[in-house]
Amino acid sequence: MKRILMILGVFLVGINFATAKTKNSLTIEAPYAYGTTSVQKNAAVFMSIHREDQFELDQPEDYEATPMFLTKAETDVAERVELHTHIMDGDVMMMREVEHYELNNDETLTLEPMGHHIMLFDLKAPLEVGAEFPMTLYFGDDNRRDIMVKVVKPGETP
Ligand SMILES: [Cu+2]
Repeated sequence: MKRILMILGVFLVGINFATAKTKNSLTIEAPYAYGTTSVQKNAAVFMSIHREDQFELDQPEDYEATPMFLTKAETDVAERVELHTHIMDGDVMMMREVEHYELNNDETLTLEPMGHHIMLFDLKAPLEVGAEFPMTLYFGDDNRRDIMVKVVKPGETP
């Protein structure tokens, strides 16, 4: 009898674990960058990232989403990639590097001109309107996403 209870206990723990397990929860929409000329060495990448945690079974009532962070971006088209934001310094808007962007459940992180953006330094070649290039986003060490960034006319959105 004791043995049966033990087995049942293990089984229940297993179910609880499966219920709380989240699946893919990020939707990355319309990554884009403005086309550049040969004299422009830098560019910025914009997109929106929506987080909505999905569950393999039902969402547990006591589910508390832990913060997620976009910590790094990589691409071969530039020598250096940084996460940037804009801040006001008096009347002047300035760019500043940030360590990460926080992504909370049921929220959308927007990267846009004059706001958060992924900065590309020292482009290896101009970004041609109509082209696409690959980029990898890191949401922590073991959660990476490969995306394609569309190059659009400056001022336009894809
Ligand atoms: Cu910047």
